[in-house]
Amino acid sequence: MAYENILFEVQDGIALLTFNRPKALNALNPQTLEEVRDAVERVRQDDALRVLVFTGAGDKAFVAGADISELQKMNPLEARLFAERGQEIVFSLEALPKPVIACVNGFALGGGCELAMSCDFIYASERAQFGQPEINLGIIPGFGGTQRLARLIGRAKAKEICMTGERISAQEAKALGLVAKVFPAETLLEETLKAARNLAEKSRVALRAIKQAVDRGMDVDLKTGCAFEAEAFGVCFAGQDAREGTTAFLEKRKPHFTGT
Ligand code: CO8
Repeated sequence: MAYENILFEVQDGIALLTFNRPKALNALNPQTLEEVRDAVERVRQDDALRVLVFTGAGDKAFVAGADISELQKMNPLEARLFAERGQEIVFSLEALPKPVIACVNGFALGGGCELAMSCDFIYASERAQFGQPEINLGIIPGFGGTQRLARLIGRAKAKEICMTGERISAQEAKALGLVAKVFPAETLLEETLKAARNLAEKSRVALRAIKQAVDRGMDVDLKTGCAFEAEAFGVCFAGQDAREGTTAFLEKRKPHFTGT
């Protein structure tokens, strides 16, 4: 499909998806969600694409949330369908067997914060701000925010953020464990792409195993989670990459992983 609201670029096995409605601070309308769904499916199907990176166009916003002018017109059924569509997308990012990085260059609010939280990790600019301001619109997060924020930073702080609607800075988000690294605005994209290229050289099998073990483990008790890990550890040894990685170490050379 042709994209109007996102840019989709590919380089060195990295897919870079840029939300591109800077005049509306990259707010998510139904058309944008459809385009994101299509692009994620492209990344899923294309073996040559190893890592997906999300960012926002312009210097102000990653994504300032769902498009409020669309929300304002919705009846309960439409709102529910919109929330379900958004949730399908964020679940599809977690199910994608490849790393997904949120490169948060500005406001990540409402649905924008929720989308970033469903990525594997977040790199943020010093100017980034996070929040779930839906309460100020008389609504609540609808793309999984109440659930993922509580799992990521704990229920009390998650409730405070959702109940007050207050924004937090990139540094505070890092202190809370929401953000992995903070960079100056000028170098954020370059640093994120550098990290993505680094991941693209690692074993696909092992990256997928880490993603699945961590994500599946979040919803179960420790013992069950460790059983997932043991299973995933075993799966790594079914392919060539484990032999290549261990042999390369012993031969004091750089490994060359083929993902087989
Ligand atoms: N939707 C639509 N337009 C937006 C949005 C948005 N979320 N955010 C900003 N814009 C537009 C503004 O209307 C403005 O347009 P215009 O120039 O035509 O007037 C333009 O972007 C620039 O915005 P501001 O002038 O407001 O810029 P400021 O720098 O003064 O403020 C803020 C930036 C603080 C980000 C401010 O724009 C703001 O508060 N935006 C709204 C943030 C928000 O409330 N987000 C949550 C939305 S709800 C949501 O995400 C729910 C997700 C789940 C939905 C479930 C389905 C039902």
